Amino acid sequence: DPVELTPQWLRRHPLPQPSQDGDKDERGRVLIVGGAGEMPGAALLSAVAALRAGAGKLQIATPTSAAPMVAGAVPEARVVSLPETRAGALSSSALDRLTQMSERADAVVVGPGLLDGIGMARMLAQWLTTLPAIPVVIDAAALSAFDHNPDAIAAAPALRIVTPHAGEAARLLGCERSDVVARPVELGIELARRFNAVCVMKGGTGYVIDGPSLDGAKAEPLLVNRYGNVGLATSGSGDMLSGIVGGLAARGASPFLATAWGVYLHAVAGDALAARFKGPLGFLARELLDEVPALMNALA
Ligand code: NPW
Ligand code: AMP
Ligand code: MG
Repeated sequence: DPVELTPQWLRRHPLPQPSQDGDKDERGRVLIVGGAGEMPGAALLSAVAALRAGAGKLQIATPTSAAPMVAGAVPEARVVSLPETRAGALSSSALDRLTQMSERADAVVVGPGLLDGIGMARMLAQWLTTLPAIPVVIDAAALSAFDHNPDAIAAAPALRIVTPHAGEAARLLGCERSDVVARPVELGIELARRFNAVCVMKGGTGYVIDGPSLDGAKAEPLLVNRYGNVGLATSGSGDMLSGIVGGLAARGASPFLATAWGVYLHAVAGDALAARFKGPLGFLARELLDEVPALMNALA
């Protein structure tokens, strides 16, 4: 049975906290790989979310046509532009640069705003199999990497976190979106097992499933989140979630813990905005950013 994700649970499973005289390296370097000329905002939201979650250093790798906009909008980040195809997806020649950048990363988020492309999916699959044992949040178009060599990715050292919405989960499983909505726990467990990953099943009720410990002795591999509201079903919302999780992971939280905290903070940030606007509709994904630090610090 799922364990309820509550403030009490989170207090019992605290985030790593910086020492009083800590420097930014102590809170980790997060690498965000996302964006496209027509969707620079997704990379931006995810990246700033990682900083709001307390990550120490931020690097963004984004296709060339998005880089100037992203760099201008996130002055805190180092922004590296990656070669892109004519359609605006990452080109396969981005692999070397990505490999270089991930060598020094403590956590990675890949996917928000990337445009899908066959070559990109294959290149990302190759990159994912060579990453070291650091947490990597795989979201949005980057989930298509699993179309190539899923077994090799599942057996690779990286500590995978996958955050599909119902449509993306359905595509990964080869079923209908309605099946995912009807049986999120069962199908989430299947995804978590198949990809040997922490899996978030997003939606009105959310689930966090710890694939690597499903068959072990650990007591709580499955959490249910009932916080949040329908206003979170808005453009850019998922990009925020993957960024928060990546930022918490860069600080040194385990993949499962970073995901549990990220899912909760994202949801209660939505509840705080719904309270402020006297209802769930009309708040913006970017406004979630401002809510996260106070909610997080209050539980620390
Ligand atoms: P359709 O419906 O499949 O024909 P959803 P989502 C298309 C980014 N965002 N490959 C879809 O077409 C996310 O990070 C960026 C190709 C529809 O026309 C994801 O990377 C924002 N096309 C991406 O957008 C804010 C795909 O996209 C359109 C596709 C999709 O996000 C919003 C929207 O589709 C958003 O978070 C794929 N793999 N997936 C920004 N400000 O930059 C979808 N499409 O399903 O409504 O959007 O999946 O949430
Ligand atoms: P995405 O579709 O990738 O933008 O992600 C949407 C985000 O909003 C996820 O974190 C979902 O869990 C959340 N969400 C979507 N619909 C609802 C809902 N009805 N109630 C609460 N949260 C939702
Ligand atoms: Mg999304």
